[in-house]
Amino acid sequence: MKRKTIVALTCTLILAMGALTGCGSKKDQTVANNSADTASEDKVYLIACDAKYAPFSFEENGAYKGIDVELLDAIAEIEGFEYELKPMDFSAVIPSITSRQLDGAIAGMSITDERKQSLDFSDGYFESGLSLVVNAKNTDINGEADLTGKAASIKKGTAGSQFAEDNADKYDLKLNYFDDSPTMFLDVENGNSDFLLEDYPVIAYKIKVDGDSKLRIAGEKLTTVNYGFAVKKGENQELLKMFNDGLKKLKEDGTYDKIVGQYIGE
Ligand code: ASN
Repeated sequence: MKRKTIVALTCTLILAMGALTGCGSKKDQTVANNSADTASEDKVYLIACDAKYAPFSFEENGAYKGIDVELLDAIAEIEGFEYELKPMDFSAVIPSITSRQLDGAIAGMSITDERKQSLDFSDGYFESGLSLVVNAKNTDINGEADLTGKAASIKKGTAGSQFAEDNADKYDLKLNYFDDSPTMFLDVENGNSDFLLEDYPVIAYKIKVDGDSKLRIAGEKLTTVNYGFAVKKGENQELLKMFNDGLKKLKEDGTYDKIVGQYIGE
């Protein structure tokens, strides 16, 4: 009897420890499987998108939509893999991939040499690049040369914030950081910051859908760069391959143009 009790207690303890460490949850299974080079049948990939990044990923009536969200869904369908979408602030995306809390991300993420040190990217799926954006009432900023002494509204962890940080000394910039694009936009709309840096397709979409947008794109694009789907360097290579294969098929069968065309174009 005594022995049985000990066995039962040990079992309970193991179960309790399992519960505490989250054993058996979908998330941990995914993380535990992460180093495997082949996808197991029941694998559910955890994939981030930017929570507030129209027209690439945004919530509408309780559901996520946008170019990134719909491309990922169509690729998963055609390649036959399961995933769970994790919308989050962009600043959390790369650290969550490198610490293996995520398997990958489709987050309007520019492919940069710096990011390539810790991430592997898919083929580029959308041409983007940074635009300089000011309040529509502002007439004195029309390009990079007009930025001296100005206050920048920037989003944490982005190519835009990197650009501002790299040029902060050169132009004597004041940097105001925000967690997402809508709050970064507001800071310039309200007249607190003089300018912001955002990717051209994102700011062009905002200005198009907000009939009353208080923002103006100042001058030509500052950079030209492609967006890529990202995984941790050297890991989840089967997922990267499925993304590339699926993307190619969607371009061939017209689905890619259909998805993008809903948001960008005439
Ligand atoms: N486009 C940004 C970057 O590549 C990411 C984002 O804001 N979602 O840094």
